[in-house]
Amino acid sequence: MSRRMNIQKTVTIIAASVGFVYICGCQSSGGKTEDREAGKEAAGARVSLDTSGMVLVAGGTFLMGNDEFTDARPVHEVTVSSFYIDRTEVTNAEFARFVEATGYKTVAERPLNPADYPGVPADKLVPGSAVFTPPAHEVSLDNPLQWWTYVPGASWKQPEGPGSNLEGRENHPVVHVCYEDADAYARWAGKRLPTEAEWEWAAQGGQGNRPYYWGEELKPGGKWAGNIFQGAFPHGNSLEDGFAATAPVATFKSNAYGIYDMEGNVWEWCSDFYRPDYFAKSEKVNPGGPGDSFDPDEPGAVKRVQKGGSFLCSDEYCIRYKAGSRGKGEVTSGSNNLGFRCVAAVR
Ligand SMILES: [Ca+2]
Repeated sequence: MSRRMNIQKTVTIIAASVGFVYICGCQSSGGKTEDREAGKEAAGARVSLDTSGMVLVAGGTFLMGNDEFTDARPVHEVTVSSFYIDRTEVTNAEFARFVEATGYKTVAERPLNPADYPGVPADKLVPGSAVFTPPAHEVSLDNPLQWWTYVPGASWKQPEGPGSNLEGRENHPVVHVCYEDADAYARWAGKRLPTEAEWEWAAQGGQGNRPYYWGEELKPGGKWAGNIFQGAFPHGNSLEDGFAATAPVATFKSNAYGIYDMEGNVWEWCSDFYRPDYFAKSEKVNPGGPGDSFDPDEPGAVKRVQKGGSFLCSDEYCIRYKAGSRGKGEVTSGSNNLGFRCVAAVR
């Protein structure tokens, strides 16, 4: 972990009193110290691959990207090999089985290392995660701290912090998972995280590069086709799609491959490092991302790609739920609108 990132986290923690900012996959900062021992423990407890909840996606060549977004240009031709992909985002019930089998502790649950946060008072270094906490009134959209709160004790099993739990949410996507948490689960399951190209090819469902993974229109047939945000962001969620936060996976119609929630619900980690210029130089066959990450918005922060948007995306604030767009996230940061799904090799 770089000194530069530590400073950046420190500043953010002080700025937010207790926490960090995670902005809808469009930007993020801050996070926790890594606990490599916990990761190793989980990696050793591997189970055999079960593809029953997965779809076999035949390889192919497609147009990747979206010229509407500077970091998703140019639209370019990519070929990927066949792979299996989870039909749904990884659920709380699935993640609970992993934790039960391995004793894995997510980054949000681990103590913060004071060495990573020089100058931050010890009483501020409390494990937790970022929770969307909308204000009661209209706010300017230039300061995400108005709707993101670092909640001590928030984690995958207490999504809104102490007092909250997963009761009735077993089939919702797991949230508050940072990159190494998602990667540890994937390895335990005999799977891995998708490359961005695999994810996008699966999301297109063989239908080509359209404005939305679900089709040409925002509301096909006048109905919302995924769990995003309707109303005035962030205070006035009109709930037209029926959900203020996560929805049970597979609530909305699948794509043509039988894959659910590739647009909306929760952002999903991909294995590629994030660089805004990558699509201009991407390999053409099975691209796996650049060798390192760089985000001019937050130089020094290590970021990976996230895809698909979340229940907080809307045309008013963050349109990165649209097909071919890209999100990005600092690798040690989670939030209650960020999850993942896995892929596996075809044997
Ligand atoms: Ca999703």
